[in-house]
Amino acid sequence: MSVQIDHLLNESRRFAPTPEFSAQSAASPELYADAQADRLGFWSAQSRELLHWHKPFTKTLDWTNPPFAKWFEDGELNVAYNCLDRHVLAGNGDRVALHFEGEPGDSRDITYAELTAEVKRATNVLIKLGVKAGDRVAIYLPMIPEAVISMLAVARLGAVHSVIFGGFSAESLRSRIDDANAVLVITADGGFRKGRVSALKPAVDAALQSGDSSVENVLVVKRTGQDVEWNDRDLWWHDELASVDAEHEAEAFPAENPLFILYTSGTTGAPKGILHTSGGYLTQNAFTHKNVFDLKPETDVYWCTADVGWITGHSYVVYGPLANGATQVLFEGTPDSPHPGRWWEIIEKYKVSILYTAPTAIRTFMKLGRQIPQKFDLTSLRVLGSVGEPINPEAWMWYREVIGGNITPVVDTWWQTETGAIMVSALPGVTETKPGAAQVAIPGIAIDVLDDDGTHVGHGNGGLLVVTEPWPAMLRGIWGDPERFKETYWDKFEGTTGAKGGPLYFAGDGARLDDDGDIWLLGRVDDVMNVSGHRLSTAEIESSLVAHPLTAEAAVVGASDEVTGQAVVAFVVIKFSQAETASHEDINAVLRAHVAQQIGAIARPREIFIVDELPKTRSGKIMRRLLRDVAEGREVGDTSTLADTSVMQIISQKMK
Ligand code: 6R9
Repeated sequence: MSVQIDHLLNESRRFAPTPEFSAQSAASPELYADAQADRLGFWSAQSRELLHWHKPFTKTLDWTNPPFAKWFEDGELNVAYNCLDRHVLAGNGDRVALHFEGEPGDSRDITYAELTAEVKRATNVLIKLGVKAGDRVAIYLPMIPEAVISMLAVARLGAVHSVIFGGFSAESLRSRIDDANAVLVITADGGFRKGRVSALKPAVDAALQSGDSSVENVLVVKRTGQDVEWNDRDLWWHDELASVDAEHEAEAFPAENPLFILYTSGTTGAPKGILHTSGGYLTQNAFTHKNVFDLKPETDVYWCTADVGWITGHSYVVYGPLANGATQVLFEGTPDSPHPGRWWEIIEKYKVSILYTAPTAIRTFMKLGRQIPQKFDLTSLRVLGSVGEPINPEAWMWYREVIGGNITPVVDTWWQTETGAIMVSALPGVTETKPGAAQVAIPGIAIDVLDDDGTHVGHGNGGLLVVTEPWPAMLRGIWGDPERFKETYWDKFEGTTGAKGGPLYFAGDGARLDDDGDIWLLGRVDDVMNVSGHRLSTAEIESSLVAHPLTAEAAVVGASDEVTGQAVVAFVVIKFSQAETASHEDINAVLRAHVAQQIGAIARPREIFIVDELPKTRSGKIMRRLLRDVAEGREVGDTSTLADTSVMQIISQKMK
């Protein structure tokens, strides 16, 4: 970390917005002034302007029972209506909502009128299957239009979706279905990945195998046409959609009606079901999508490369862009298949003007070389966004120069599953940008950097990032666990309060304020890793390793990795009874496969080191800091608090 901080301290490059860009930008300095003058008035005005309220709200925020916030509480709206019908009614039904680009090269344009029609039918299918407002529906699909349609159909009905990333295993799927008591699973026969067909339905079958789950039906989209096993509870998506009425009138639901649960890794235990609700979530998403990306819905072609299985896909593939009536690309594939220029080819084909992606992708492209993007016409691009992890200044510069033709603004956007929408970012046309910094809280958002005691660190210093006032898209809780919600996010700075006396939200990220007061993110301060922009918990992978009969003990660390940001590195102690019988290579392969099968391929350790003992403090806490030193090839740090100081010597010698 210290190397990175030193590097960032020396970063002095600055990029002022061009007068031409500022003259046309959606955002203006007045947004900050308005929010400063009256924060709640600002959000209520934005909400009224950006959304359609079936019943207008009269109250903006209820923060009388912190940390449980209510936004726009007495208003009523329908989230799907806001993303669909109202655009059609406004005469924009012929506008393309999705340019779908499939992995095998198939493509399909879907207009707002068509998307609305599909969602209405899908909603009627849900009703036919007995799904009601408030019920949970699990969605386990590839990046195909049906993923978006499913989410919106669930939202239209006032039900709650729980999207589970297609790369997760049957076991992860099962635990998420159980935690939320989902009544329906929407999946596909399979998906395409890197030129091959990969199955999805067998994972659902395995998850539901024991027969004691809350799931009543499984709706199956035919994507690949591969053979699938069939159970009594299974129904084909296309048959069901054809069998129902085409009309569905959207009903209004209260602003605080739950919209979705999305599971994310925490420091301990099982993944947390982060709960988001409707009115505040959609307000902040529509606002940030418009102003952070300078969206002109009539002319822009927007592309966010995130999968809908992650929060970025929820907020900036589905809800933000569709609420704003944007035209966007939806891509099923990976950046390098069938050739390493696939992304740039798509940008050229659809004349993409706004690109939103992750530093890990940018670093991969940097490694491949600029000659690949340079073969394509990327001049349509006019705004570039980054999300998911800190972007190092060199990657930021490369993004701007090579992809952005040395002219496009680059916005580095900091936020989390929990925050629901962008919290810290430059605004194009307004902010003078700095490579590597997320920079400023967006208008109406209150951010601070504090030391461990809750004291503001002051310019030039580092500390912990906090949100000091409630915000519209904030999580409303952890599904079924209010205590964990309080403990995880709100108890850290007990005794220190925000301007209105409420508790402070602890984000779990380290940050530094530069001499101008701009924010530089420094990565997680807890045991959460960030691999290719995906959050993984050390505890979750450790418990998976320990669940294997070979393993006695395991410690997992995130080691810095040039391409993926961090990589999973595991240290395992093999059970004495097993140690003699298998070779290290075999054990390695078995355990790596085991983690991939239990959690998903993204959690598969890059390396597994077999050790005799783990470094622990006297109270038995594994000292991951020391293991990280080893994993990153550094001199091992201070070992004085170890119960047995010789253990690190043995481990580091073994690694050499
Ligand atoms: C949106 C998303 C959240 C964690 C967050 C932080 C890291 C996200 C970042 C960033 C530095 C950025 N993170 N954006 N760090 N600069 N622009 O990624 O949500 O998957 O919940 O991850 O990702 O560490 O705490 P999520």
